[in-house]
Amino acid sequence: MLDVITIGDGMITFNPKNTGPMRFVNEFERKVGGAELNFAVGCARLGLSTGWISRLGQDEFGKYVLNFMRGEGIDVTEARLVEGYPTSVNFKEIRESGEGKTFYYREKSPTETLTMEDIKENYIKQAKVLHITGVFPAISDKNIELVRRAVSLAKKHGLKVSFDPNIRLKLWSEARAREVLTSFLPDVDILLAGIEELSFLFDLEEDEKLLVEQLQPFNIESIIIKKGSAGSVGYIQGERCEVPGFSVGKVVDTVGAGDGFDAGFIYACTQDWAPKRMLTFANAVGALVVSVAGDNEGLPDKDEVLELLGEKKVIER
Ligand code: KDG
Repeated sequence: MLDVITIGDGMITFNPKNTGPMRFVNEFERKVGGAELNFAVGCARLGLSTGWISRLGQDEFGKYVLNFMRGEGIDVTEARLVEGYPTSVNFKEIRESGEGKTFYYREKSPTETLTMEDIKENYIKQAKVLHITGVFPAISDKNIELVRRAVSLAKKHGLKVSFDPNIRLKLWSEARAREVLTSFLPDVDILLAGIEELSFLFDLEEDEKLLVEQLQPFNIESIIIKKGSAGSVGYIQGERCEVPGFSVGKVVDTVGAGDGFDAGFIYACTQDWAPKRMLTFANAVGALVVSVAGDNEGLPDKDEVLELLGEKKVIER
C-alpha cells in the first residue's frame, strides 16, 4: 500500500555557490531536482509512503538520483535507468532575493521511454492519492497521454487526484500549456496553484473571485491558492478560508517551496484536520524550504514543522 504516487522527470540540479548572472558563476553544487521529485521527497519526509514513477539515464547522474530517492525512503520500483537518454540537467541562477532562473538541459528526457504499459494499474490502484503537475506533460506529447492514463486509473480505483499546474513556459508554448493543463481539470480533486497560474490558465486578470468562479464547473473538492510568504487561501468543502504565511529569516532559494507546500497539504489531507490547520501546515512546509539552498534540502520532517508551529520543542544540543 502507498499513500501517494507521482510521475515525473528527475534531474541533476546545479545550484550556484553565489548569486548573480549564471555566466559569472564559477562554482556549483550538484543536487537533485524536479517538481514531482521534490514533492515525493516532501511527502516521504513527512511520513507518507510514496511512490515515484520515472526513468533516468543509465549514467552516473541517473544512478545518483535513483540512490537519492531510494535513500529518502521512496518506493522506486517503477523508476528505472535507461540506455541512450542522458539524465536531465538543470542549472540554476539565484538572485539576492532568493528568486532565480532555470536553464534546462533536458531535450531528450529519459522519461520519453516510458510507455502506456509502464503506467501499471496494479501499481496505481494501491495508492490513495495520485499527484500530477504541469512539468511532466510539458516535456513531451507522449507524457500527456501517460498522465491521462494514470488519471483514468486513479479515477477507476477511487484515488484522489491532486494537481499543481507548475507552469514552465521554457518547456512548451503558452497556448499548448493552457489547452493541456485545463483539460486535466475535470478529473482533479485537489488543485494547488498560485493566483498567477490560475490567471494564466483562464487568461484572465489575477482576481480570486473571478478565477474561482471559472473553476466552479469542475466541482473540485479543494481549491488551494498558494501565495508564497503571504500565506494561502483554500476553498475546502465549499468554504473559503485564508491563513497568513511564515517568515523564516533569510530567503536563500525559493525553488521547491511550492512542491513543499503541496506535500504538506497532501499530508494534511491524511489527518483529520480543520481547513485552517491544513493550510497552516502546508504553508509551514513551504516556508522551511526557502531558507536552505537546493530544491528539496529544506523539506522538513514532521517535528520540524511542529517546531515552526510552536507545538513542539526540539532540543538542539
Ligand atoms: O518546482 C521546482 C522545480 O521546478 C525544480 O526542481 C526543477 O524546474 C524544475 C522542473 O522543471 O522540474
